[in-house]
Amino acid sequence: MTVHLTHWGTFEAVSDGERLTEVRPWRGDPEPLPLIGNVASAQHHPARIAQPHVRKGWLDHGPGAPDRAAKGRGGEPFVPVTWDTALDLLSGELRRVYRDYGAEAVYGGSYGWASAGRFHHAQSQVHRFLNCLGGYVRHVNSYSLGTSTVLLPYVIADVNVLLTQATAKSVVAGHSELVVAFGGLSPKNAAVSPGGVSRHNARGWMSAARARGCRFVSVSPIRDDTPAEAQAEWIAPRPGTDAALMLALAQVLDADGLADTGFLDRYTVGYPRFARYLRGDADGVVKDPPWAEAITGVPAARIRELAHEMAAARTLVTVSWSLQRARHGEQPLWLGVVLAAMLGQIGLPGGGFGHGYGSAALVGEPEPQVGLPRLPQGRNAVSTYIPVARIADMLLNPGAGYDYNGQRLTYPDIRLVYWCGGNPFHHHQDLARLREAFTRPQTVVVHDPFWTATARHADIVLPVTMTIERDDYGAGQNDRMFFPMRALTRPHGEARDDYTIFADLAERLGVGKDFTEGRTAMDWLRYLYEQWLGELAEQGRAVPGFEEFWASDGLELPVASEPQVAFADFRADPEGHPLTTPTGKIEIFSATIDGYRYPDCPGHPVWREPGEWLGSPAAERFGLQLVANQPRSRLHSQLDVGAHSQSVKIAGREPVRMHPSDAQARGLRDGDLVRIFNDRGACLAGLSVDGAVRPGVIQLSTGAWYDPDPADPRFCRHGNPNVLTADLPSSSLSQGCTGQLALVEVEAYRGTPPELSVTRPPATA
Ligand code: PGD
Repeated sequence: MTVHLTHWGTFEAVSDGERLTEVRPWRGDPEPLPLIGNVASAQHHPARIAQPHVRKGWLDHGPGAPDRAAKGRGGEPFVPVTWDTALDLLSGELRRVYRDYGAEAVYGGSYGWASAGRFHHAQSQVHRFLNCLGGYVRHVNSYSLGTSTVLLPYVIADVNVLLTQATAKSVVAGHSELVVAFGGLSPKNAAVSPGGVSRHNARGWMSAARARGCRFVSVSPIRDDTPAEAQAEWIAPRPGTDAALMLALAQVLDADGLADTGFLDRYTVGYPRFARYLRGDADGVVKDPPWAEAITGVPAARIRELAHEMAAARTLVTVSWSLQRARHGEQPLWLGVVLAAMLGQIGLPGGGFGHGYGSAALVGEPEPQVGLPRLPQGRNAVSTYIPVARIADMLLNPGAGYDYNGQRLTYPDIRLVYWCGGNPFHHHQDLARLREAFTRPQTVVVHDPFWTATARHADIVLPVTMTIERDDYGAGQNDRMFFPMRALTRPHGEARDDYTIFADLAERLGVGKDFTEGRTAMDWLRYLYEQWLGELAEQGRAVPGFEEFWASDGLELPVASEPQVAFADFRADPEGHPLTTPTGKIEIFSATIDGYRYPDCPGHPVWREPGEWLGSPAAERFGLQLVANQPRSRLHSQLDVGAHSQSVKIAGREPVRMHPSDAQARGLRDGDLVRIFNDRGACLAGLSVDGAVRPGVIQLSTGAWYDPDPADPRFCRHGNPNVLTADLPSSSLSQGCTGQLALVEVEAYRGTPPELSVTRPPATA
C-alpha cells in the first residue's frame, strides 16, 4: 500500500502499474470521504486526454481572428498531433506573441486549484515558465475569498491570519457556549483544503462541543449546511439577506444596552457612526427586528431573543466564505466582525469571530511551525493584473478603466491565454458571456488531464498527468502531515507532467536552462527538500534526509504546544500587539474605504439590496433563488466523470434540490428531468424533492462539466449553474466573484432529453 494525497483526503492504494487496483482511506483519517473513489475510476475514462490536440481551424489558418475563433472555439473538431508538432507550434506562437505584442498581451493568470503536490503545482509551473519568457498579466485574489481578501485587512486582519490562526476547533469545542454560524458549518466544504487533508475533523469537534452543552445556530437556506452532529437550530433567512438579520441583532444589542462598550472603546474605532445608522439617525430607518423580519422572513421575536442569548453566553460568530461570494458580499462579513466586537469576546477562548469553520479543513487547525518546500516562480516583469473574477470583462473590454480597491485600473489587450490547472468554464459566472470573451484572444492554450469544457474551448490542448502518475510530495495548508507522493502508475496515454512540457517549450524558446536549472523533476524534489531541511536545521529543527522521507509514509510537522485563540495577543495588549488595520484597531467604520466613495461599499457595514433576491422585482418572473454552492460528491469540477460523482447524478444530470411545496406548485416530482432558466441561460438537472432546502430556494451545486447545446451555448445539457449566474462583482472595492446566488425558474423538461457529449472526447478531424 502506498500513501497518496488529494485536496479532499489521503488514501492508500495498490497498483498494477497501469491502474489502481485497491484504494482505501489513509489509516490515520477518522472521517474519510467517499470522494477518494473518484480518482481510480476517472484515470482511464474516455474523457481523459490521451495525446496533444490542435483545433482544426487554428491548425489550418493559424491564430484566429475573433470571427473565426467565434465559430470555431468550442465548436470545431480537434486534430490529434504528435508532441513534437504541438510543442513546435506552441513555441512558435509564444515567440510570435511575445515578439509582436509583448508580455502584457499574455494572460497567464491560470486560476485554479489543480492538484495536490508541491512541485507539480500547476500554477507555480506555468508562472515560472512565463516569467522565463518575460512575464504575463496575472490575477490577484481567488474565487473562494475574493471579497474577504480585500475587505478584511481594512477591518481586522489579513485574510490568512483569519484562516491559519483561527481559534482552534478544540478550543471552540472546549469553551464556546453558543456558535452562531452564518452560512452554516458545512461538513462537505470543511473536508477539503488546498494542498490536501490528512485527518478530517469536520464533525468531531461539533460532537465534542455539543456533548459539553454548546448550542449551535445555523443561519442558512439549507438545513444540512450544518451536520446532524451539531443538533443545530435552523434559521433560514431569504438568501442574500444575512446583512439585514445581522444589523437587527446589532440593533438589539445597541438598544438594549447589551453592547460591550468597554471593548468597543478600547479595541475598535467608528462604533458611534455605525450606531447612528442602526438607530436610523442617518436615513430615518431603525434597523430593528421588525424591519429585518420584512426583509429576511425571520420572525422579529426570534431575532430579539437570539441577540440576548448571544450577549449572555460565550459566543462565537462565524461567517462562511459563501456569504461573501455574492453581490455586496462585504456586508455580512464585516457585520460578523462588528457583532463579535459588540459582544466584546474577540480574543477570548471560544468567543469572537471566525471565518470559514465550515468552508475549508484548514480553519481552526493548529498552525504548523514550519513552512514547506516551494518551487521558486521567478520574477514577473509585468505589473498589470486583474482581480481574478474580472476575466471576461478583461477579454471583452481591452483598454477600459475600472475601479478596484481604491485604484483606477485599465484592462490590458490580451492576445494569448495560457491556462494550466484550472477550469474557467467551470468556475466563472455567465458562461455564455465567458464563451463570447474567449473568442477574443488569438490563441488559447490549455493543459489538463481531462477534456473539460475549458480544454474544449482551447486551440492547443496538452494532456497532463494526474498526481498518481508522477512523483511529488505534498501537504495541505495548515495540515500537519507532509506526505511523499510516489507515482503509483504510469501516465495515461501520452500524458506528460506540466514540468516536462514547460521544460521542452523552454528549451525550444532558448530559456531551457533558466527554467530547469539543469534539473529533472526528481532532482528538483530532492533539491527543494534539501534546501528546506537546511533552513530547518538553522532553526534547530531536525527532519529526516530525503531518502528516508521518500521511503516513508509521511512526516508529522511540529505545531504549537498550545491550541491557538485568535487575537488573544491583541486583547491582552492592544498597544503592544496592534492589528495591521490602518488604526491598529478593529474598524467598524473605515475612513479609508469611506474615502474611496464607492456607492456599493460605504465606510461602515450597511444593508444593500442585491439585484436578484426574493424581494426584488425580478422575482416576479424568476421566483426561485438558486444557491449554487460547492458540491458534495467531488471538489469543484474535478473528476466529475469519477464513479462517486456520477453516482449522485439523476438521469445523468446534476441533482437539483427543491422544497416539496415548490415542487408541488410546479407539478414536479422527485426524479423528474427539469429545465432551470433565467434571462442569461438555462440548464437541465435531475430533481430531488427535499425539505432540507427553504421554500423559495433551489440548490444546484457547481462542477457539472458545462455541456453546451451546439445550437445555443446558453443552454447546458448537464447542469452547470454558471450558465445562470451573473458576471457581476461583489462591489467596486473588491471585485469578488458573486456566483453563489441567482434568481431562476424551474419547469419540467418536455421532449426527448438531449444526449450529453461532455463525458466523451470531442470530435476529431
Ligand atoms: P477545479 O475544478 O478545481 O476548479 O475553480 P477551479 O478552476 O479551481 O479546476 C481545476 C482543474 O485543474 C481541473 O480541470 C483539473 O482537471 C485540472 N488539473 C488537475 N491537476 C492538474 C495538473 O497537475 N496540471 C494541470 N495542468 N491541470 C490539472 C474553483 C472555483 O470555482 C472556486 S475555488 C470557487 S470557491 C468558486 N465557487 C463557486 C461557487 O460557489 N458558485 C459558483 N456559481 N461558481 C463558483 N466558481 C468558483
